[in-house]
Amino acid sequence: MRTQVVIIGSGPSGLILGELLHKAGIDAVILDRVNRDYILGRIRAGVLETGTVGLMDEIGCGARMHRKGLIHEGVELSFSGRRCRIDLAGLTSSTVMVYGQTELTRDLMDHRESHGATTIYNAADVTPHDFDGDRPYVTYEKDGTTHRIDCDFIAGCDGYHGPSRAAVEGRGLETHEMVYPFGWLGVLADVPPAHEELIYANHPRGFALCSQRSLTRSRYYVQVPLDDRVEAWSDDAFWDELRRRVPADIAEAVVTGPSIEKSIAPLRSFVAEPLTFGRLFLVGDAGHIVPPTGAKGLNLAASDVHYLFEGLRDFYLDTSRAGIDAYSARALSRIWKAERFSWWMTKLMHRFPEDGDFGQKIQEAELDYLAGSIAAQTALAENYVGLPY
Ligand code: RFL
Ligand code: PHB
Repeated sequence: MRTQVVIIGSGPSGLILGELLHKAGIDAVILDRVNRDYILGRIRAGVLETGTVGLMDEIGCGARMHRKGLIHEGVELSFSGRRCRIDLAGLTSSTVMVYGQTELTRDLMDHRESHGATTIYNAADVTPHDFDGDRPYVTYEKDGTTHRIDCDFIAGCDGYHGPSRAAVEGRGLETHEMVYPFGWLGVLADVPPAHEELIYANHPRGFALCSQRSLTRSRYYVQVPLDDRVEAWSDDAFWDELRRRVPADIAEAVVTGPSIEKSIAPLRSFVAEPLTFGRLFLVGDAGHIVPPTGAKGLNLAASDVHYLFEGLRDFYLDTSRAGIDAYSARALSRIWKAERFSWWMTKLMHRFPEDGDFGQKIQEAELDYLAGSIAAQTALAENYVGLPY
């Protein structure tokens, strides 16, 4: 088989790239290790920046998102028995949209299927080859046979554990990493949210987050030690712990119910540099990870795709390599700013056992400053709604 671009990974980055290329008349095949239902069963992001919403509109895939998504004009921080609302709309003239990654992925998959583009699910042992030269190709196993797809470019949209970054190790790849000493225990439940906006809570017992997917589905998180096992957390224990960490009126408003998903995610900051290796590009989580505080992961994947798409479009339409050559530097410049913001917000809102009493006092001082300074709130708001592409 031959195509112009092989996209490894059918997560948000691979799917958005596939749709942008299709719209520009550029042929792409998507390969994924698992199937559609497995991908749609992963509960992940919930907050979209305006830029991500704009990309969904650009590819003609935004109708259901605009019908079902919730526009949020603000977000709250709680700490030391106080609350501080960050007026996103007032401070930045921009907003965020609450719309689950699962829904966004489903919309993209449906759109892709409607125009008959090729996605190969359950592809095992996907391997990129010869991307240093002009004739790269990708091999994979399916139904007991080895298949080969020849192409012009390979987009590595295959997440943190995928084969694309593994293929460039030892070829000048540098990695920068920080692992945090705790995880997030998350619960999804079909209960109305406790509050209309998201609440990020700094509490002596640890961080908590009140988020949502819709007016009838809530997503909550609490910080837990890394060695906690999810099986040890009953639903009741989770609800009790959540209510201890959020403001009293919010605790009272929390509606409990059976969890429909419960999992513990470790927190990590990670960046690979560069993102371009000949004709192979690392995109989204394949190239970088942020801790979820600040909701940047999916949105960064979207901005990477924007830059890569512009490069590929210019290559095919104007035979210019300039955009492709600039991809890594353009994407990394935005990635590092989102890494900084996610790291900062993680440091501000969580209990770090090794930082002790001093660390907690510094957090309280910074939160007090934030609550009294429009300049500090504006800096937070600008980053939260998403820096420009
Ligand atoms: P994905 O979504 O991981 O998709 C990668 C795809 O590649 C496939 N794959 C392979 N395919 C072929 N061969 C192989 N060997 C392969 N190995 C892997 C996988 O099956 C998969 O389909 O990466 P992508 O597209 O770059 O998208 C990134 C986002 O998924 C991620 O950044 C966000 O989910 C992060 N994130 C959040 N981001 C936000 O912007 N806002 C949020 O509110 C937010 N909350 C979160 C999050 C991530 C979380 N977890 C658990 C990771 C909350 C959580 C709990
Ligand atoms: C979520 O709803 O899953 C969510 C929202 C905001 C975050 C992280 C996760 O910062």
